[in-house]
Amino acid sequence: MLLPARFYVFRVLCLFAVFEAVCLLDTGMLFPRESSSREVKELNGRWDFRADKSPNRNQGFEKAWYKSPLAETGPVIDMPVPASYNDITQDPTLRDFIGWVWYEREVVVPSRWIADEGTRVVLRVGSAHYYSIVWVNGVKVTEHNGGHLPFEAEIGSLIRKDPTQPCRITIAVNNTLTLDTLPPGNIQHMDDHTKYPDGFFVQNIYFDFFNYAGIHRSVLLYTTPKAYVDDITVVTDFSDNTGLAYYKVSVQGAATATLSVTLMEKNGHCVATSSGPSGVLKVVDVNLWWPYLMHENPAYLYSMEVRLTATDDGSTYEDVYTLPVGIRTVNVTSTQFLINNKPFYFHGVNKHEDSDIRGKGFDWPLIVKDFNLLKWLGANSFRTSHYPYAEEILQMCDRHGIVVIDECPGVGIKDIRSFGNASLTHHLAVMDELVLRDKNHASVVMWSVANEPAAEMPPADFYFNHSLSLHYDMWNAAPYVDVICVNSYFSWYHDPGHLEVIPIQLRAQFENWYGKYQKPIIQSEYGADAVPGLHSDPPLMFSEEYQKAVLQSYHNVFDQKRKQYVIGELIWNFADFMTAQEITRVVGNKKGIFTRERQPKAAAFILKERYWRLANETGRLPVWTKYPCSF
Ligand code: GCB
Repeated sequence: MLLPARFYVFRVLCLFAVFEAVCLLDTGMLFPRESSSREVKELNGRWDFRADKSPNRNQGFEKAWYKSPLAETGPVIDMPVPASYNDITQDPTLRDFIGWVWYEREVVVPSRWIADEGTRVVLRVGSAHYYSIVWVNGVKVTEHNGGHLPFEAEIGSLIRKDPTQPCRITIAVNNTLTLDTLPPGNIQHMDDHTKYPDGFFVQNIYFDFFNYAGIHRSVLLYTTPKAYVDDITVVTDFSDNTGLAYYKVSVQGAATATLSVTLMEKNGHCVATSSGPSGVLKVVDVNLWWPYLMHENPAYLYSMEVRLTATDDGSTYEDVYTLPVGIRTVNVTSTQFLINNKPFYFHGVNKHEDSDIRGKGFDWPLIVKDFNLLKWLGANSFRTSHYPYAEEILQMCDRHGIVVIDECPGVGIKDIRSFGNASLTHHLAVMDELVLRDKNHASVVMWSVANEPAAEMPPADFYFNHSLSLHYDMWNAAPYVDVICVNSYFSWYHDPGHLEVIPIQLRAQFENWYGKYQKPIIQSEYGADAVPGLHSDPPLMFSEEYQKAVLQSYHNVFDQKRKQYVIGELIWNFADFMTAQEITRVVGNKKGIFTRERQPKAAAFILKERYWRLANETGRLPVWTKYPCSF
């Protein structure tokens, strides 16, 4: 495949990582989309559920709960999918449960899927936290290690064995974190019977969000023909007015296949065609993909239709997969972040997948509300702190021009025992899965490998190979990344209550980092807790006024440094979110500028005023966004 010269000197490791991921993982992970050759059946809704509360949490395996309907091996309760199970019932032991939980439901599989041997039937779980094992009709079909990424199993041959049987899907999920999981954790047993009841144990974690668990994203069945498009990789560029989409398609299920590739603009007109497993699509008078508030026509997406025809054993198969493609470039200099060769300033937020009742469960109303709030705020970007978010969220970012720093779940890596080979291998595997899943999103401009790992540890190899941005005092890793992301909480965790330290300490922070590494810097976290409705003048900690004052003080310094090498500011956090119960947390972390119910605190208005001002200064606003109050 012909690649442009700049491809080889790209400092943004996302592209580098793309091709590595394709080599390491032997199958693709394309988002399931309907087409003339593919059908999708969602299995969301009510599932049967039981937590294995036996002392060793192993009864489900000892009694082989997967072999017969779950309701026949003991009591079951209703559990919605997708959702975390923790906040669904009134049972405190389920809220804080650690160990295996069991989900089950029966599915009616369309008879034509079963009758047609040329149809692959794939079971896909969008994500389940943390370790999952899946059975179909009592037969194990797959297992997956990791809480935030999808996994699949082909189940066609299994459901064809006895077409009269209903298809019973059992998924066991375990939320136990170990020193080698991402994020890590460990179980501590308390054996002192003068203080603790029999069998008492806790799960220690070193990250600041509740370890919600369960099946968090959609469970689906989808079909493809026996010969099918397995993966697509697109890397884009442009020269003058011509857009370039370099593509690579991998095929499974046939030794040879004919491929035709068509790029269509929004109105469906074809703008470029190609054939073969790799090539380049050239688009004359290209509409580039621009971030929200940077251009009057942001987030332009083409549709790339890949059409496969293959003959195998005398049968002919046709498969069609359509991928949205945004044509844009990303480059980093020592002082700037460039999108389409124009300086881009990140004015955005850090988020969490978090809401009441659902926990980390996927929820369309919440997602659409959050995008409306982002646009109201004038935010042009967010970081997927501290794990990969649902693919549908990234699709929304592509559609709306919200730029993404895509973070892996490497958060809370604090224990020296988490710096061994087992952790490294898992971290690399998670990065590969992440890049494989998200490589084609125009909105994803950066990979974040870890958040605040223990700074005093010697650097491990994975920083060298995969990192693009790291957070906090990572002096050791900074030489190997393209952008330095710094989290700091002056006047909160340091010198609490002393707003007057912010200008001096923040200026020193930037000058030290830039002085040492000459790399662009993003303030990737800053903020203060504010209990909504708590007021105080003069501003005292935890009041809405104090949160506002912290922000304003940071902003003054950003305004000086953004003229030099500071390329962005991401508030911590978009909304209040649940954490473990701790003496420093009042039913969760309150650093949101919105409450957990998505109502604005006073700080949201400060930020809104600022972000729209920044957008007016640095971007070219579409006419309909000139009046932000119309949202
Ligand atoms: C941080 C962490 C984030 C916490 C935040 C806080 O540095 O990256 O996960 O929630 O501070 O509020 O303490």
